[in-house]
Amino acid sequence: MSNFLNFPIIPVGASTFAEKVDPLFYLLTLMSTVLTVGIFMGIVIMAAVFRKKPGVDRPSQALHAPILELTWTIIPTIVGLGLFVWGAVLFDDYIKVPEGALQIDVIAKQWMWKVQHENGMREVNDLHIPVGRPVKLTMMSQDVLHNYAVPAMRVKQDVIPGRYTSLWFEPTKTGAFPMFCSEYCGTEHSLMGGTVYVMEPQAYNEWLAGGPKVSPQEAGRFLFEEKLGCVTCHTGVSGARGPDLKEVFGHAVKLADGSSVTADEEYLRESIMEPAKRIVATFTPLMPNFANQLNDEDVANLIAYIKSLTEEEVVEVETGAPAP
Ligand code: HEC
Ligand SMILES: [Cu+2]
Repeated sequence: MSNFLNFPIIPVGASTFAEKVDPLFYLLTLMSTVLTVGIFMGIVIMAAVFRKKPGVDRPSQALHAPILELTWTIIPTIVGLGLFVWGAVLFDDYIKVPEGALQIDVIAKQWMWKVQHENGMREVNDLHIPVGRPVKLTMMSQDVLHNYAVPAMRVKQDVIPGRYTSLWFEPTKTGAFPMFCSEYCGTEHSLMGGTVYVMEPQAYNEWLAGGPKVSPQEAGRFLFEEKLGCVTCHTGVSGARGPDLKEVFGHAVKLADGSSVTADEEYLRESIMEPAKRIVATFTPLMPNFANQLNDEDVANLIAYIKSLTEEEVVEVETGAPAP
């Protein structure tokens, strides 16, 4: 039996859903098989037994058989409604997220899954989660329809551009389980998958604390381009309201008072926290003071980002490798 269940088209069951959904699924499969085989065998046997042959006495046919008709109406009705109620109860369970679920954000795009954990830890395609605790994925697509499907967990859910959808499950087994995009989404759709790693809670916490987090450059880029809008003045185009920051770090900067300074970390920090103190030559001092909007970590991240602009090669910071 267990050999049969290991047959690849039947994935292992690794969530609380598997225990509940599988019996219904197997019952439906069994019923469909029995009915299909029974009906076809009946057709073949009756066609042979009651074929037209000479000398057979055929009495006039009975037109009504109330008992038989009631039987074949009432029993399937009860069976059908029973299956409906069973399925509805399971579905109710499937859409109601239990309290205390671990919250994880998932962004889908052609053709990868970007995952972000509550503490900022990010990964691509893979998903690390602890065993024995409900997990809720809140998902959105950046482009087209995708679908997050984990057969071992018996869950799948469409991921839609411009709308959040969610999915929850509670893993019951540790191990590595494949996940797939199961909505055709373009050329590399078939490669848009990854692995769900279910870990012991202790191992999960270590993973969460120790693995790659958002790099300082990436955090700085977010502040610069999205949160604080530095990019509206520092567009990098000549004639912009603020200087191009690409060639600043490590270079000499000419100041309005005629002196010149080499831009090091300290200079960058001062330019952000007290922009009026030293003004860059040819620029109007209209940069706002950001001192009370930024903590030390933000400033460090912004500096890391500005430094990265100067480096020959800007390293693309993506944690985790896409699945082969
Ligand atoms: C309203 C436009 C504006 C915004 C928004 C702005 N800046 Fe500036 N920034 C300037 C101008 C103008 C200068 C040059 C004059 C000066 O030195 O104050 C400057 C200078 C600088 C310099 C020194 C550049 C050099 O060549 O020496 C740094 C570094 C800098 N800004 C970083 C930032 C960061 C980081 C942010 C976002 C937190 C930001 N700026 C937001 C206008 C802006
Ligand atoms: Cu997809």
